[in-house]
Amino acid sequence: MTSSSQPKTMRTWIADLDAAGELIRIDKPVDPLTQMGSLLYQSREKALLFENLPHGWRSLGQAPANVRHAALAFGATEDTVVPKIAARMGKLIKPVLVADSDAPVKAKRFTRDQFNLTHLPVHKAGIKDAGPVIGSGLVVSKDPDTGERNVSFHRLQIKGPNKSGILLYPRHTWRNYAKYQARNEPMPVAIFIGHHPLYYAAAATTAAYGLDEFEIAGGYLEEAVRLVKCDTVDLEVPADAELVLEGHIPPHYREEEGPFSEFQDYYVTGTGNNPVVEYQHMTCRNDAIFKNLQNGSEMEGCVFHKIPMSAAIFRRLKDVGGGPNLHNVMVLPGIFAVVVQMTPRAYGEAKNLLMAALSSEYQHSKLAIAVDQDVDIFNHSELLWALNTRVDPDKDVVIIPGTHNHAMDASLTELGAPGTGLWQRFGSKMLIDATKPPPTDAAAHAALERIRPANPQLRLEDFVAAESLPLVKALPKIFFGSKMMHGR
Ligand SMILES: Cc1cc2nc3c(=O)[nH]c(=O)nc-3n(C[C@H](O)[C@H](O)[C@H](O)COP(=O)(O)O)c2cc1C
Ligand SMILES: [Mn+2]
Repeated sequence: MTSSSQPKTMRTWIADLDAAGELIRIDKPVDPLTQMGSLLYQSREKALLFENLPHGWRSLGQAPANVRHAALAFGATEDTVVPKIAARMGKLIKPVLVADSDAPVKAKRFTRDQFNLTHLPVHKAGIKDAGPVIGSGLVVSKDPDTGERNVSFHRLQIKGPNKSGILLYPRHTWRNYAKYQARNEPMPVAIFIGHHPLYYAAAATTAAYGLDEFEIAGGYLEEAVRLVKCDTVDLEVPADAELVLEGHIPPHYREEEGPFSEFQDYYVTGTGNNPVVEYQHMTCRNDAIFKNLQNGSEMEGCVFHKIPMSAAIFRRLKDVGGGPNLHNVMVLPGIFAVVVQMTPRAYGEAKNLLMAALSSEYQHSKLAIAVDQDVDIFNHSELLWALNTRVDPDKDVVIIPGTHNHAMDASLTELGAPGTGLWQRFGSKMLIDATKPPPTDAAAHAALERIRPANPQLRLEDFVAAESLPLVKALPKIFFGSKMMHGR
């Protein structure tokens, strides 16, 4: 891990990934428009550093590629990362302002005529995407009434040398933009690309309107974020980022935007008449490394969604009913389902937690499932097994009709349209209690005790013939029931 005197940056993160054996370097030339998406799509286990891109660029992607990488960034393990972030979420640290001379991201400055977005190594993720999209841009804006800052992810479809589209889901950045629009003024924005993943995790954290995500980032990083003033807008950006774009979103103006490979693994959600960003200024580090970010289910974008979302839901659930025996929370592939791992103390307690999981800070959760600690929530076969063997549908499944759902859940009825304030999906939600009876009902609890072999410490490799050893070494470490072997 990096020393505390050195700020955490994308550079320290690349070194951390490398040291952990999680980074693959790609030295052959790669075309961002036709080749990069395919390489990212197939690298679900390792981060990719593209070293040979057009115009001399390098670019990091799939970093984090999975929950294991996210845990590495937070100094945790797959099992502990969500409770750890949930604890850090409450520890806000105010950012500090540094001078331009102390800001690596100010090493190079480009005026409007001196840079061209189409020369950046922005990639096209899916075959039906409307064009290359910056997925790694974190958008800084302010509430024009209070000056309070917001930082969030927004897809930015490249539309020309100085113009991109922007998808503004009706949440905080949209709210700021709506205020500028009511004044008939453009909204100034600053977009930073490339930094330590905990900045990205903070930007994907939905908290109260008005709460500065840079304070959340400080809590995650356990160090104050170093900010620097922008050159052409009254905003601040991280001094240690790789690259910053300064621009504005014109009021009332809309252009066709999308389709785009989205987090649920579908193209069309969000497509329509969306606002644009016009850029007048760019700054970057010497030898800046671009950050690419591919969306799609179980891709990098999905990891940034599900880690802070799981932690926010954990934080919300940990006090339900005065403090349940809550072990873990994890958002499932597709993002609209969440599993809550707990040991119920009473009949019905799991349902109380599941109701809270379905109405958190996040609008995504549509299906919430509760399981016990003996189910490996990272092994989806075990989840299906629990649904199979611990659910009485009549008692354990509840459907809540007529709910407000996430506007990008394509399975539900869409109302309004992207780029308007009405945009939503109107649908329903479901909770499934797949927990065992509580331990206090000893006989009923014991009836659902999972099998486990004697001597779980024995290892297959110690018993096999020499010629079979390569086969044994190639076996996956995770298998159905593997965590039962570790004494659960
Ligand atoms: C990879 C990724 C891509 C995202 N893309 C968009 C987007 O295009 N538009 C949008 O409005 N939100 C997008 N989001 C969601 C928001 O950035 C995220 O929910 C954030 O927490 C919202 O911030 P806010 O609570 O300050 O509004 C994306 C999130 C992630 C993780
Ligand atoms: Mn916010």
